[in-house]
Amino acid sequence: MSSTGQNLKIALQRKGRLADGSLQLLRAAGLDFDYHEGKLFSSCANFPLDILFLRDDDIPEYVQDQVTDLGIVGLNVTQERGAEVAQLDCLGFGTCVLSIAVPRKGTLRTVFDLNGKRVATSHPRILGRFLDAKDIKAKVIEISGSVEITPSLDVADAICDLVSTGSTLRMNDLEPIEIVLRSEAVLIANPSSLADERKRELVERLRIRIQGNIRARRTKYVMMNAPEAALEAIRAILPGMKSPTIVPLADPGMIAIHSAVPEEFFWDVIERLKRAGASDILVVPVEKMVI
Ligand code: PRT
Ligand code: ZN
Repeated sequence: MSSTGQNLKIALQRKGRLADGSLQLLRAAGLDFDYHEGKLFSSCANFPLDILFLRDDDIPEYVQDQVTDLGIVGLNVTQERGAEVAQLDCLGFGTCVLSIAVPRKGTLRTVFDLNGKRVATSHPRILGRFLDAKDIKAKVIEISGSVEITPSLDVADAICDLVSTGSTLRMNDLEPIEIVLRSEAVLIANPSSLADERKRELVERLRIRIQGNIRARRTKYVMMNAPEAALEAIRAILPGMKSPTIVPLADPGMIAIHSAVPEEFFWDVIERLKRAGASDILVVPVEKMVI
């Protein structure tokens, strides 16, 4: 399928922290397209979708201006740019927090100590809103990169920056004192594209595939053996799941129970299952999950 004006268009980050995750997500959704580093444009062979590879900061505006119908970008970027776009799905990668951090050996301890102080950030809009909401009068200094070195250069007293592992803060003798925003990659859309019946239908087809993968990634399929008498206790431990599959075993009084378990509760559930009498617990990844 080659590109036509009829194709849906999506913008992905060309190079950077979201690039691999975005490509993997589209591939896992079954989309077949050519890609090599530095490529600016690609058309899917098996879905009416064109892909544009851009700088992440430009993606919200491109989606707002309907240069593309969809985009994958950090929540922090879309909120900072303030573009008029619809936010459709959280995609479960590119997770980080936008945090306020202060010198470890200084006197600043809470955000309220920032009154009259200078805070350096590459997210002035989000930070400004946060400080206004708490009525904190601090001077916001906009910096485009290497925000973490500004306190040691005496350019700022504190910073507001993205943190994932926290090692950049530690290396610069800074410690986080407040989370301003929890961020991850999100799927955004142009509102007029969603109002167009044909495009909306394509977007929904794409979202079903994407959500099927996100759900699968967050789920494990668990199989275990147990005495029949333990069934009720085991069912009570498998929360929020639809009815588990129960298979009688050759051993009288023994059954096998199969169920999907959300990853976030996984270890807790496994430990409780063992205590309730489950044994031979097998865990397998889920490839796709459409409900
Ligand atoms: O070239 P382009 O403009 O497209 O890319 P970019 O350089 O602006 O962005 P990029 O690729 O660095 O980040 C893209 C998006 O990834 C961000 O907008 C966030 O949504 C997300 N993300 C997730 C992060 C981080 N984790 C992250 N740790 N973006 C940046 N960082 C930086 C942070 O600014 C700090 O310098 O990593 C450092 C901290 O990391 P830790 O692990 O030491 O805490
Ligand atoms: Zn950028």
